[in-house]
Amino acid sequence: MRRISLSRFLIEEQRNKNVISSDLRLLIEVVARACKSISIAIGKGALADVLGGAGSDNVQGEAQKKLDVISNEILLEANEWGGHLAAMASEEMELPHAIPNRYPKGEYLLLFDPLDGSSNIDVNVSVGTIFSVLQCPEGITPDAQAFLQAGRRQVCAGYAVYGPTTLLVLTLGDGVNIFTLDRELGSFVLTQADVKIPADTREFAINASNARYWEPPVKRYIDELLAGKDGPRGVDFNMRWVASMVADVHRILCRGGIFLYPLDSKTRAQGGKLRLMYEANPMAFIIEQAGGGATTGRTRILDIQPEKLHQRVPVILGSRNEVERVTAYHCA
Ligand code: P6P
Repeated sequence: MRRISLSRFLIEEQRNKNVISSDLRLLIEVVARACKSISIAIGKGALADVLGGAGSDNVQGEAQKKLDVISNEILLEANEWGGHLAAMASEEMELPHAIPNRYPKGEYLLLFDPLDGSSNIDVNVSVGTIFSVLQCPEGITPDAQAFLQAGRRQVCAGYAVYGPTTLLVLTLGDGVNIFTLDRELGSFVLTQADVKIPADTREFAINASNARYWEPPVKRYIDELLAGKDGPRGVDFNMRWVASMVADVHRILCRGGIFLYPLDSKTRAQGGKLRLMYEANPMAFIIEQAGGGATTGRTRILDIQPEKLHQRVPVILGSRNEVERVTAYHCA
Protein backbone atom coordinates (compact mmCIF):
# COMPACT_ATOMS: atom_id res chain seq x y z
CA MET A 1 0.00 0.00 0.00
CA ARG A 2 1.30 3.50 -0.87
CA ARG A 3 2.34 5.27 2.33
CA ILE A 4 1.25 8.78 1.42
CA SER A 5 0.80 11.75 3.74
CA LEU A 6 -2.63 12.91 4.88
CA SER A 7 -2.12 16.07 2.80
CA ARG A 8 -1.46 14.09 -0.40
CA PHE A 9 -4.37 11.74 0.36
CA LEU A 10 -6.74 14.69 0.73
CA ILE A 11 -5.46 16.41 -2.43
CA GLU A 12 -5.95 13.17 -4.39
CA GLU A 13 -9.44 12.70 -2.93
CA GLN A 14 -10.25 16.23 -4.05
CA ARG A 15 -8.60 15.95 -7.49
CA ASN A 16 -9.50 12.39 -8.49
CA LYS A 17 -12.86 11.84 -6.83
CA ASN A 18 -14.14 15.31 -6.18
CA VAL A 19 -15.10 13.96 -2.77
CA ILE A 20 -14.13 17.12 -0.90
CA SER A 21 -13.83 20.87 -1.39
CA SER A 22 -10.70 22.93 -0.74
CA ASP A 23 -12.29 24.34 2.41
CA LEU A 24 -13.11 20.86 3.74
CA ARG A 25 -9.57 19.74 2.92
CA LEU A 26 -8.24 22.73 4.88
CA LEU A 27 -10.62 21.94 7.78
CA ILE A 28 -9.37 18.37 8.03
CA GLU A 29 -5.72 19.45 7.86
CA VAL A 30 -6.32 21.99 10.65
CA VAL A 31 -8.12 19.44 12.85
CA ALA A 32 -5.32 16.92 12.23
CA ARG A 33 -2.72 19.53 13.23
CA ALA A 34 -4.70 20.27 16.41
CA CYS A 35 -4.78 16.54 17.21
CA LYS A 36 -0.97 16.49 16.88
CA SER A 37 -0.78 19.32 19.43
CA ILE A 38 -3.17 17.45 21.76
CA SER A 39 -1.05 14.31 21.37
CA ILE A 40 2.05 16.27 22.40
CA ALA A 41 0.27 17.84 25.39
CA ILE A 42 -1.01 14.44 26.55
CA GLY A 43 2.42 12.85 26.04
CA LYS A 44 3.99 15.25 28.52
CA GLY A 45 1.60 14.17 31.29
CA ALA A 46 2.90 14.86 34.76
CA LEU A 47 6.06 16.44 33.35
CA ALA A 48 4.02 19.43 32.21
CA ASP A 49 1.60 19.42 35.11
CA VAL A 50 -1.39 18.79 32.77
CA LEU A 51 -2.87 15.86 34.67
CA GLY A 52 -5.65 16.01 37.23
CA GLY A 53 -8.78 18.11 37.57
CA ALA A 54 -9.25 21.59 36.14
CA GLY A 55 -11.40 22.58 39.12
CA SER A 56 -14.42 23.20 36.85
CA ASP A 57 -17.43 21.29 35.50
CA ASN A 58 -18.56 21.11 31.87
CA VAL A 59 -22.07 21.52 30.52
CA GLN A 60 -22.65 17.85 31.24
CA GLY A 61 -22.02 18.54 34.92
CA GLU A 62 -18.87 16.41 34.75
CA ALA A 63 -15.66 17.48 36.48
CA GLN A 64 -13.26 18.65 33.77
CA LYS A 65 -9.71 17.39 33.57
CA LYS A 66 -7.01 19.96 32.79
CA LEU A 67 -6.47 18.18 29.48
CA ASP A 68 -10.18 18.46 28.62
CA VAL A 69 -9.83 22.23 28.81
CA ILE A 70 -6.44 22.29 27.06
CA SER A 71 -7.68 20.05 24.22
CA ASN A 72 -10.80 22.16 23.78
CA GLU A 73 -8.74 25.36 23.62
CA ILE A 74 -6.34 23.82 21.08
CA LEU A 75 -9.24 22.91 18.77
CA LEU A 76 -10.96 26.30 19.13
CA GLU A 77 -7.80 28.32 18.48
CA ALA A 78 -6.71 26.13 15.57
CA ASN A 79 -10.05 26.40 13.76
CA GLU A 80 -11.35 29.93 14.30
CA TRP A 81 -9.11 31.92 11.91
CA GLY A 82 -9.04 29.76 8.76
CA GLY A 83 -12.26 30.98 7.15
CA HIS A 84 -13.59 27.44 6.64
CA LEU A 85 -16.07 27.31 9.54
CA ALA A 86 -19.42 28.93 10.27
CA ALA A 87 -19.23 27.82 13.92
CA MET A 88 -18.00 25.10 16.28
CA ALA A 89 -19.66 23.07 19.05
CA SER A 90 -17.96 21.05 21.76
CA GLU A 91 -18.88 18.64 24.53
CA GLU A 92 -17.08 21.08 26.84
CA MET A 93 -19.19 24.14 25.96
CA GLU A 94 -22.92 24.71 26.48
CA LEU A 95 -23.31 26.95 23.42
CA PRO A 96 -21.69 26.91 20.00
CA HIS A 97 -18.47 28.90 19.58
CA ALA A 98 -19.04 31.68 17.05
CA ILE A 99 -16.23 32.60 14.65
CA PRO A 100 -14.91 36.02 15.81
CA ASN A 101 -15.99 38.85 13.51
CA ARG A 102 -12.33 39.65 12.72
CA TYR A 103 -12.15 36.36 10.77
CA PRO A 104 -14.07 35.27 7.63
CA LYS A 105 -16.69 32.56 8.00
CA GLY A 106 -17.02 29.40 5.91
CA GLU A 107 -19.72 26.86 5.12
CA TYR A 108 -18.87 24.11 7.62
CA LEU A 109 -19.95 23.33 11.16
CA LEU A 110 -17.42 21.45 13.30
CA LEU A 111 -18.45 19.45 16.36
CA PHE A 112 -16.06 17.67 18.67
CA ASP A 113 -15.48 15.82 21.89
CA PRO A 114 -11.98 17.20 22.47
CA LEU A 115 -10.82 14.49 24.84
CA ASP A 116 -13.05 11.44 25.00
CA GLY A 117 -12.39 9.03 27.84
CA SER A 118 -10.59 11.65 29.88
CA SER A 119 -11.41 9.79 33.10
CA ASN A 120 -8.62 7.47 31.90
CA ILE A 121 -6.04 10.17 31.27
CA ASP A 122 -4.60 10.21 34.81
CA VAL A 123 -3.99 6.45 34.65
CA ASN A 124 -2.29 6.52 31.25
CA VAL A 125 -4.97 4.66 29.29
CA SER A 126 -5.72 5.54 25.64
CA VAL A 127 -8.02 8.52 25.06
CA GLY A 128 -9.07 10.33 21.91
CA THR A 129 -10.59 13.27 20.06
CA ILE A 130 -13.81 12.70 18.11
CA PHE A 131 -15.01 15.14 15.44
CA SER A 132 -17.92 15.55 13.04
CA VAL A 133 -18.44 17.97 10.14
CA LEU A 134 -21.79 19.25 8.84
CA GLN A 135 -22.61 21.93 6.30
CA CYS A 136 -24.20 25.09 7.62
CA PRO A 137 -27.56 25.56 5.88
CA GLU A 138 -27.49 28.47 3.38
CA GLY A 139 -28.30 31.86 4.89
CA ILE A 140 -28.74 30.40 8.37
CA THR A 141 -27.26 32.04 11.45
CA PRO A 142 -24.88 29.38 12.78
CA ASP A 143 -26.58 29.04 16.17
CA ALA A 144 -27.32 25.78 18.04
CA GLN A 145 -30.30 25.13 15.75
CA ALA A 146 -28.02 25.00 12.66
CA PHE A 147 -26.20 22.03 14.18
CA LEU A 148 -29.36 19.95 14.71
CA GLN A 149 -29.01 17.83 11.56
CA ALA A 150 -29.34 14.04 11.33
CA GLY A 151 -26.04 12.15 11.34
CA ARG A 152 -26.56 10.97 7.76
CA ARG A 153 -25.90 14.59 6.71
CA GLN A 154 -22.30 14.52 7.97
CA VAL A 155 -19.76 15.31 5.21
CA CYS A 156 -16.82 14.04 7.25
CA ALA A 157 -16.15 12.35 10.59
CA GLY A 158 -13.08 11.09 12.35
CA TYR A 159 -11.22 10.48 15.55
CA ALA A 160 -7.69 10.60 16.82
CA VAL A 161 -6.70 7.90 19.28
CA TYR A 162 -3.77 8.74 21.57
CA GLY A 163 -2.39 5.31 22.38
CA PRO A 164 0.97 3.57 21.86
CA THR A 165 0.83 5.40 18.54
CA THR A 166 -1.30 8.41 17.64
CA LEU A 167 -3.71 7.52 14.85
CA LEU A 168 -6.17 9.56 12.82
CA VAL A 169 -9.19 7.65 11.50
CA LEU A 170 -11.16 9.47 8.81
CA THR A 171 -14.18 9.03 6.60
CA LEU A 172 -15.35 11.41 3.87
CA GLY A 173 -18.31 9.20 3.03
CA ASP A 174 -16.11 7.17 0.70
CA GLY A 175 -14.73 4.46 3.04
CA VAL A 176 -12.52 4.64 6.13
CA ASN A 177 -8.78 5.29 6.15
CA ILE A 178 -6.29 5.16 9.03
CA PHE A 179 -3.24 7.44 9.31
CA THR A 180 -0.37 7.00 11.76
CA LEU A 181 1.47 10.01 13.16
CA ASP A 182 5.11 9.88 12.08
CA ARG A 183 6.61 11.89 14.92
CA GLU A 184 9.93 12.38 13.08
CA LEU A 185 8.17 13.87 10.04
CA GLY A 186 5.47 15.47 12.20
CA SER A 187 2.79 14.31 9.75
CA PHE A 188 0.07 11.68 9.52
CA VAL A 189 0.87 8.88 7.03
CA LEU A 190 -1.71 6.54 5.45
CA THR A 191 -1.16 3.10 7.01
CA GLN A 192 -4.51 1.32 6.44
CA ALA A 193 -6.80 2.03 3.46
CA ASP A 194 -10.49 1.27 3.03
CA VAL A 195 -10.86 -0.55 6.38
CA LYS A 196 -13.71 -3.07 6.63
CA ILE A 197 -15.15 -4.51 9.87
CA PRO A 198 -15.73 -8.30 9.97
CA ALA A 199 -19.50 -8.96 9.91
CA ASP A 200 -19.17 -11.51 12.74
CA THR A 201 -17.25 -11.40 15.99
CA ARG A 202 -16.49 -13.21 19.22
CA GLU A 203 -15.79 -10.07 21.24
CA PHE A 204 -18.16 -7.66 22.97
CA ALA A 205 -17.70 -4.40 24.87
CA ILE A 206 -20.12 -3.28 27.56
CA ASN A 207 -19.85 -1.91 31.11
CA ALA A 208 -21.14 -5.08 32.80
CA SER A 209 -21.47 -3.33 36.17
CA ASN A 210 -24.72 -1.88 34.77
CA ALA A 211 -26.26 -5.36 34.20
CA ARG A 212 -29.00 -4.89 36.80
CA TYR A 213 -30.22 -1.77 34.93
CA TRP A 214 -30.37 -3.32 31.43
CA GLU A 215 -33.57 -3.75 29.41
CA PRO A 216 -34.64 -7.39 28.68
CA PRO A 217 -33.34 -7.50 25.06
CA VAL A 218 -29.83 -6.47 26.18
CA LYS A 219 -29.94 -8.85 29.16
CA ARG A 220 -30.96 -11.69 26.82
CA TYR A 221 -28.21 -10.85 24.32
CA ILE A 222 -25.41 -10.57 26.89
CA ASP A 223 -26.58 -13.69 28.78
CA GLU A 224 -26.35 -15.65 25.50
CA LEU A 225 -22.78 -14.40 24.95
CA LEU A 226 -21.82 -15.31 28.53
CA ALA A 227 -23.34 -18.81 28.11
CA GLY A 228 -20.76 -19.35 25.37
CA LYS A 229 -20.49 -22.75 23.69
CA ASP A 230 -22.93 -24.26 26.23
CA GLY A 231 -25.60 -21.72 25.28
CA PRO A 232 -27.66 -20.86 22.18
CA ARG A 233 -24.71 -19.20 20.40
CA GLY A 234 -22.65 -22.41 20.58
CA VAL A 235 -19.33 -20.56 20.81
CA ASP A 236 -17.40 -18.74 23.52
CA PHE A 237 -17.10 -14.93 23.54
CA ASN A 238 -14.52 -12.55 25.00
CA MET A 239 -15.17 -9.19 26.68
CA ARG A 240 -13.22 -5.91 26.58
CA TRP A 241 -14.19 -2.53 28.16
CA VAL A 242 -11.64 0.30 28.06
CA ALA A 243 -14.15 3.01 29.06
CA SER A 244 -12.72 5.22 26.32
CA MET A 245 -15.20 5.01 23.46
CA VAL A 246 -12.45 5.88 20.97
CA ALA A 247 -10.27 2.97 22.15
CA ASP A 248 -13.15 0.47 22.18
CA VAL A 249 -14.45 1.60 18.77
CA HIS A 250 -10.95 1.54 17.26
CA ARG A 251 -10.42 -2.06 18.38
CA ILE A 252 -13.75 -2.97 16.81
CA LEU A 253 -12.88 -1.13 13.58
CA CYS A 254 -9.62 -3.08 13.36
CA ARG A 255 -10.71 -6.61 14.36
CA GLY A 256 -14.48 -6.67 14.73
CA GLY A 257 -16.62 -6.64 17.86
CA ILE A 258 -19.76 -5.08 19.22
CA PHE A 259 -19.88 -2.01 21.50
CA LEU A 260 -22.94 -1.43 23.66
CA TYR A 261 -23.86 1.53 25.82
CA PRO A 262 -27.59 0.73 25.78
CA LEU A 263 -30.50 2.56 27.29
CA ASP A 264 -30.95 1.35 30.87
CA SER A 265 -32.99 2.31 33.91
CA LYS A 266 -30.05 4.38 35.21
CA THR A 267 -29.72 6.55 32.07
CA ARG A 268 -33.31 6.41 30.75
CA ALA A 269 -34.24 9.86 32.13
CA GLN A 270 -31.43 11.50 30.13
CA GLY A 271 -31.92 9.35 27.02
CA GLY A 272 -28.71 7.35 27.37
CA LYS A 273 -25.08 7.95 28.34
CA LEU A 274 -23.25 8.88 25.13
CA ARG A 275 -23.82 12.13 23.22
CA LEU A 276 -25.42 12.00 19.80
CA MET A 277 -23.82 14.94 17.97
CA TYR A 278 -20.11 14.43 18.74
CA GLU A 279 -19.82 10.81 19.89
CA ALA A 280 -22.56 8.57 18.46
CA ASN A 281 -22.99 10.26 15.06
CA PRO A 282 -19.31 10.46 14.02
CA MET A 283 -18.63 6.93 15.28
CA ALA A 284 -21.77 5.59 13.57
CA PHE A 285 -20.72 7.25 10.28
CA ILE A 286 -17.25 5.66 10.50
CA ILE A 287 -18.57 2.22 11.49
CA GLU A 288 -21.20 2.17 8.69
CA GLN A 289 -18.60 3.33 6.15
CA ALA A 290 -16.50 0.32 7.24
CA GLY A 291 -19.46 -2.04 6.65
CA GLY A 292 -20.64 -2.25 10.27
CA GLY A 293 -23.95 -1.34 11.88
CA ALA A 294 -24.91 1.40 14.37
CA THR A 295 -28.31 1.61 16.10
CA THR A 296 -29.83 2.66 19.40
CA GLY A 297 -31.27 -0.87 19.58
CA ARG A 298 -34.42 0.47 17.99
CA THR A 299 -33.38 2.91 15.26
CA ARG A 300 -30.39 3.67 13.01
CA ILE A 301 -28.29 6.29 14.80
CA LEU A 302 -27.64 8.28 11.62
CA ASP A 303 -31.39 8.73 11.07
CA ILE A 304 -32.05 10.38 14.45
CA GLN A 305 -33.31 13.95 14.10
CA PRO A 306 -31.51 15.82 16.92
CA GLU A 307 -33.53 18.03 19.25
CA LYS A 308 -30.74 19.33 21.50
CA LEU A 309 -27.05 19.96 20.93
CA HIS A 310 -25.94 17.82 23.88
CA GLN A 311 -28.62 15.17 23.65
CA ARG A 312 -27.70 11.63 24.67
CA VAL A 313 -28.60 8.36 22.92
CA PRO A 314 -28.15 4.62 23.44
CA VAL A 315 -25.35 3.23 21.25
CA ILE A 316 -24.97 -0.30 19.85
CA LEU A 317 -22.40 -0.51 17.03
CA GLY A 318 -19.85 -2.76 15.36
CA SER A 319 -19.94 -6.08 13.47
CA ARG A 320 -23.08 -5.92 11.36
CA ASN A 321 -24.51 -9.38 12.12
CA GLU A 322 -24.26 -8.84 15.89
CA VAL A 323 -25.77 -5.35 15.75
CA GLU A 324 -28.65 -6.72 13.67
CA ARG A 325 -29.18 -9.53 16.19
CA VAL A 326 -29.36 -7.15 19.19
CA THR A 327 -31.63 -4.78 17.27
CA ALA A 328 -33.90 -7.71 16.33
CA TYR A 329 -34.16 -8.66 20.03
CA HIS A 330 -35.38 -5.10 20.74
CA CYS A 331 -38.06 -5.44 18.08
CA ALA A 332 -39.14 -8.96 19.14
P1 P6P B 1 -18.61 4.27 31.94
C1 P6P B 1 -16.06 8.34 28.56
O1 P6P B 1 -16.45 9.15 29.66
C2 P6P B 1 -17.33 7.94 27.83
O2 P6P B 1 -18.02 9.07 27.42
C3 P6P B 1 -16.97 7.04 26.66
O3 P6P B 1 -15.75 7.36 26.11
C4 P6P B 1 -16.97 5.65 27.28
O4 P6P B 1 -17.30 4.63 26.36
C5 P6P B 1 -18.03 5.76 28.37
O5 P6P B 1 -18.15 7.15 28.71
C6 P6P B 1 -17.62 4.98 29.61
O6 P6P B 1 -18.71 5.05 30.51
O7 P6P B 1 -20.01 4.37 32.48
O8 P6P B 1 -18.19 2.83 31.63
O9 P6P B 1 -17.57 5.01 32.73
